[in-house]
Amino acid sequence: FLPTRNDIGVVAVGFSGGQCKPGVDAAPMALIEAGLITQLKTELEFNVHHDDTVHSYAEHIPPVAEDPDHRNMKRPRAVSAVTQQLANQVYEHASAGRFVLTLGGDHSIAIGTVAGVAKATRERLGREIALIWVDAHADINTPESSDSGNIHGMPVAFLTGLAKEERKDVFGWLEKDMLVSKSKLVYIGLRDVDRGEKKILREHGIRAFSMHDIDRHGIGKIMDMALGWIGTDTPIHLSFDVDALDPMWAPSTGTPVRGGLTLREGDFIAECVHATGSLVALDLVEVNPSLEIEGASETVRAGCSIVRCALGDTLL
Ligand code: 5AB
Ligand code: MN
Ligand code: MN
Ligand code: MN
Repeated sequence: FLPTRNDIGVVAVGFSGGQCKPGVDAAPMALIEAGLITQLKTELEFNVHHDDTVHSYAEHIPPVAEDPDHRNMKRPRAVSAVTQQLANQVYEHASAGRFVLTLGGDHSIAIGTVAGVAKATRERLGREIALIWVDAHADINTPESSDSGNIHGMPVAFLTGLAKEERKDVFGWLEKDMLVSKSKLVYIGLRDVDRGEKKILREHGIRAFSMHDIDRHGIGKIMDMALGWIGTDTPIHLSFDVDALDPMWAPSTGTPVRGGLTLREGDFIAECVHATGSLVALDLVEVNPSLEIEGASETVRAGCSIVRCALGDTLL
């Protein structure tokens, strides 16, 4: 159902408003300066569509004074406006039949990327997408279950319809055809899940492979199970939070958690998803070059590697 994909749309999003630490907005430029887009063109021979812009969507962001907390969410209007713009941009690429690569930015931006891809894929292929969320965290807090109020911990709740908001300027723009079924969501790498999130995962029977599961079965078996759950012939959106990797490999990120994936396990996940032939979009998020700066270039390199693997760079 998918044509051979030589065309790839790249969207660079310098946004940090879904959490409180500055610096994650500099990640797209750091990834690009490390040669990521050049490698896609020369080594992987992709036809890259990129506007050579790191988008901050600043003109759409209301001043802080006009963006008070709402239902415990911090900067709700800013995150809503940015993700809405992003959803449109991603939708355009996906509708044109391009693979969509989004470089974040904090993980709140996935509200926009998944919404855009889900809508375009429904229209273009008549199919629902599956969502593979590789992360130390589940990011499925509702505004009410979140302790932090940071929206980068909530994107999956909005994308699955578990969290809803009427206000158009606070995610009320999310339409039904932009959402993902809870049964088509799979987590890999979890190890820091809030109490309220655990309850949500349990109550909705959401498929999740934790670090414990990876220790027990090995990453090979876990990928067989994760992809088996999704089934063949389903378009896949892969949302990769760099904090899924152990801080040994990716220290420069806002919410590092020890006991994570090795660099090779991260690459292996990306390679296995590529091998399905069904990957339609990839997000790489939460690289923050201004944290643990001695490790920033390593973190950036790890991010570049994940992207190349997901796009079919082979070892031999
Ligand atoms: B990330 C936490 N669950 O809701 C919360 O980095 C952390 O996109 C969220 O995975 C981490 O604030 C968000 C404690
Ligand atoms: Mn995370
Ligand atoms: Mn995340
Ligand atoms: Mn994080």
